[in-house]
Amino acid sequence: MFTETLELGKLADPAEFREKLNIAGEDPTLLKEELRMMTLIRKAEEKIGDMINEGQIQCPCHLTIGQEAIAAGVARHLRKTDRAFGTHRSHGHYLAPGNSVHGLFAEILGKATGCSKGMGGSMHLYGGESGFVGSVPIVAGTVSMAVGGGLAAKMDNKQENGKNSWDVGVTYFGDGAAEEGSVHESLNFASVFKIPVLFVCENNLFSSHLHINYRQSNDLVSRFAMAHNVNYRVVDGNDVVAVAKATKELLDVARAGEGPGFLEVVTYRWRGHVGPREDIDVGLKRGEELQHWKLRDPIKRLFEALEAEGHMSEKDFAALNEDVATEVNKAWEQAEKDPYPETSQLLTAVYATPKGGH
Ligand SMILES: Cc1ncc(C[n+]2csc(CCOP(=O)(O)OP(=O)(O)O)c2C)c(N)n1
Repeated sequence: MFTETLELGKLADPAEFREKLNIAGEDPTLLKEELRMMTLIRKAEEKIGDMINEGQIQCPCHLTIGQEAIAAGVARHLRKTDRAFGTHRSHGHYLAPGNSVHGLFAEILGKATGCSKGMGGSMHLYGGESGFVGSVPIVAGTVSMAVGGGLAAKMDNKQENGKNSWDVGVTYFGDGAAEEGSVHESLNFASVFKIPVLFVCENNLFSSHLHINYRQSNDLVSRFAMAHNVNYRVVDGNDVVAVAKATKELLDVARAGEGPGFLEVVTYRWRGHVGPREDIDVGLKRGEELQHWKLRDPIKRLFEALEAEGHMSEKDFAALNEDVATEVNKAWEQAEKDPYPETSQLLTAVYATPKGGH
């Protein structure tokens, strides 16, 4: 086992981990790319939020603002031949391996140019070329699928220099999803058969509107990995460097054929469970807590580290933000102009038994 932590402790405390990141030994060029990616995810979602407020979007959207470091940090070590699966909150998982913002916006608007041809919306994103097989809103619905993807990769048995170099299945899911039985079945199966799969549990402390302390006897989801003898790591999910490092440690083991990994990344979503509002969590008063978590901002902390080490100035960061905003706005304008699918396409991606058939 990689760690002996038995509860989240400091990791769940927004007064902790506010300082700039430790980037010693890291490649600054790579970090700047990840800073751009995290900014892209945030600005794309801020745009979606604004457009919901303007009444331009009809589709329910679950925003990941505040959690951007997880998608960016995990994606650093994924291959296009891996098989990653997402959830209802997967805009970041889709964008991080390089899928287009335009494809996301067009999908949310139901346009033919959307990443799922306008048939899926925000919760059914597809980026197969990048290794992002898809997202599904059935909570925990894709966890076992990723184990299946890992099993297929194990059977492919990819080799490099005479050693196992297996592709992996990856499943992103929330702390709420861990309350579904299929997560436990998936962990057990993956462990027993040494399936190369990375379980990425984004513990943002909430399932819809209920805090984990009201739902569970312990806020550490990794205890389920311990129970199934699965290697696990628990890290600050708002630290892209920590996320990437732990991802690599677990993937090295999985790709070598030595068993699955469980990465618990502790974070907090800034907006409501669904939609752009910060104050909409039914029955909850997140106000003060949210303001504390905003000080643990994954983007700000990475920029401050790059600035302190002389790799980036305020001016560079402003230029990056402007560049990303232009990309986002252009993508939105294009998506708005794009056509809707033809009515004749409605059933093309639907499974059905033909009349009289089997
Ligand atoms: C099987 C199933 N049960 C319930 C829901 C309704 N639902 C949608 S999201 C959600 C909460 C999920 O919480 P978590 O897994 O922690 O993910 P987060 O929203 O925090 O990212 C629920 C209960 C659903 N979509 N699927």
